Amino acid sequence: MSDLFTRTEWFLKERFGMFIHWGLYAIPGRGEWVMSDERIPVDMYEQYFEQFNPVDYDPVKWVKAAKKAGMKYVVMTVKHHDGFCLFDSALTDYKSTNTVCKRDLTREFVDAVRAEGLKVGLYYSLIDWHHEDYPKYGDLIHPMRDNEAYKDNTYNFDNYLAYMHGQIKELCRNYGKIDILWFDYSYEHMRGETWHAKELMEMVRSLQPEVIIDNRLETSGEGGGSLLTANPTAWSGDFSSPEQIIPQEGIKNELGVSIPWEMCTTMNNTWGYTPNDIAYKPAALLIRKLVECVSKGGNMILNVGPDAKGNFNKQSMDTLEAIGEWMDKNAESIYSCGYADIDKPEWGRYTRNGNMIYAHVFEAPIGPLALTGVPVDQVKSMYRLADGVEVQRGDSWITKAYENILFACLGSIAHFTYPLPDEAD
Ligand code: FHN
Repeated sequence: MSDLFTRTEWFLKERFGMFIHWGLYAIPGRGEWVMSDERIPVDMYEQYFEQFNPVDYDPVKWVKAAKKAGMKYVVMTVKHHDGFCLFDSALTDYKSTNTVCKRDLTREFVDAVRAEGLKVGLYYSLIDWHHEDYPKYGDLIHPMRDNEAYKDNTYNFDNYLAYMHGQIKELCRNYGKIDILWFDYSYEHMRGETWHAKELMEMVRSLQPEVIIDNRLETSGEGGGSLLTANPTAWSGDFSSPEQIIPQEGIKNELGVSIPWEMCTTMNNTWGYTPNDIAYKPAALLIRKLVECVSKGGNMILNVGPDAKGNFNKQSMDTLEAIGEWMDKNAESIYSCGYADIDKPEWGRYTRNGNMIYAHVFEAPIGPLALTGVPVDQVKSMYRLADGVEVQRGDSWITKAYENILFACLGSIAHFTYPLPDEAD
């Protein structure tokens, strides 16, 4: 059995992934929580099952867009909270192979990801608003946000657990090597052993010994799985999964050792396809967030919500292309990088890979004087000299002041090899 740090070695190198939230909720286009938010009873929501026909679905296109953006792994929702399965499960009829398209969408997805040389991630919702034995009212927060239609709902949760464990076993057995299993999410007393998490993890590890698993089963019952885990030492799984937040100082255990973590975020404000949500984050902001995650020893997974036909919309494609252009020039400062162990400069952030340190300059100088008060024409000369040249710390002509100016003018990245403190004579 591999240990945590062996299993996550590739994950810590690749740093950047794509999340895909796709399913029946793409038809109404009001987000993946539409069934709960609008209190849609199961039998009414099943209309989308009858309508679902993703005629444009081509996961090769999706994966190529991810690869071009510099993403190294792709995680797709194979079952979200609405219970619809994008894979051919023997345990339910509520699956893509029984829709008009008759396709095993997950099979095509994993084949496309592997064909492009990326890592395969499957997201599986612990919550299931469709299954008759999942609680939908009353004593649990969030099941369906107390939908009155289920006021007299009775359920046998053990039946649901057998279904859930059985489906996860199908995914582990029938879709080849899975690199990431992304469970989502625990809440109130629905965490840890309520899911029979230890038994589930043992089964998964026996079938997929190399797979890495997020912390949202909360096997140790730590709580806070979908936000920053309050107590990293109690965190469970192989990586912590802060959502839409970047930990102030990264996430370290009680020994001060950085633990694997991945910040998940959306391009607009919703995970599932929502055409009315046009507030897309600028690509430059998302790039800075990626740099920030890596500078703090973490990963970033960026979400796309395809439409009901299976297309990425234009805003998503434009964002991915802009990120890809930056990554084409600067991926070296992301992959295999992490904490620089140097104080954060006011003009940006450092990332580090061994003794190569990358300065990410977010704030160029303004006005006639550069950041450290030297007339800008002298800065220009430094800029010209340094443009494209490996800058060695300790070069006779470079001083600490100039170094800051240099990095303040070099676009978004500069390289220099930095004698490590114990190497400097
Ligand atoms: O409720 C889900 C939500 O729809 C989405 O899947 C996110 C992604 O991390 N997880 C849950 C909210 O924390």
